[in-house]
Amino acid sequence: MITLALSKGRIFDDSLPLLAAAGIEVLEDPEKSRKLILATSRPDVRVVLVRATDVPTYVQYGGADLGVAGKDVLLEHGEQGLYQPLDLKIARCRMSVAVREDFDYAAAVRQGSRIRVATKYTEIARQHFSDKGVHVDLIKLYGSMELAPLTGLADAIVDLVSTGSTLKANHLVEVEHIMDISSRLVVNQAALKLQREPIRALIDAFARAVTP
Ligand code: PRT
Ligand code: MG
Repeated sequence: MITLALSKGRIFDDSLPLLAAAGIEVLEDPEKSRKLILATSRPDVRVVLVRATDVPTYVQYGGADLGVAGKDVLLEHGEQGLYQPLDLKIARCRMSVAVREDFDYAAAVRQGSRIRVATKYTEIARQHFSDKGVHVDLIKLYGSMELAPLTGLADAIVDLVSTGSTLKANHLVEVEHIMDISSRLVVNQAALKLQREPIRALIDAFARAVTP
């Protein structure tokens, strides 16, 4: 049995065409069912539904043989012990620094002031500002980062942006593009050795279906 870990929402939705290309149809709709283990049209493949941030953990410890996770999640989790054979180019977005429209970010950086940055992505933010030589106090949040600059909790946020409409609705502007983000296929190293043929076949089928 091959177990594939996916998170509900955009990653699940964007993975369906790739699964279809590998001859796998998920037999239940996660939005309609409360089941966490979903059967597929292939008797040897099942899907487990986990939180997006838990996908690397499931795959690393063998709770799943493969999974799909955002590069953001992988960088925060740490990529040790995870084989990443493919950029699936799905759930694409970018990691950015954003501030209030009236905040002079360039001046703050130029003056070498300490900047308060609120984010869920503390590892990515720490690395980014350390590379730039900017002093930051990082404040860890678990959601609604956009609120932090509006309430005075922070000067800036590091968050994912796709259309930009969330920033716009909250009078925030992007001032730095940190990196492009997409989702990767991650594979448990031991599973790759033990079930080499079927897992290789899946990776190859996904690779052929990736839209450049
Ligand atoms: O939502 P939940 O708390 O359950 O978990 P999650 O946020 O970790 O999962 P999910 O499904 O929302 O995101 C899974 C993955 O999708 C992330 O790890 C990213 O790699 C990727 N992804 C792609 C995004 C976005 N686009 C995105 N726009 N993840 C989050 N967003 C959020 C962003 O944080 C911001 O709040 O959407 C908002 C901005 O969107 P725009 O379109 O207004 O710019
Ligand atoms: Mg989300």
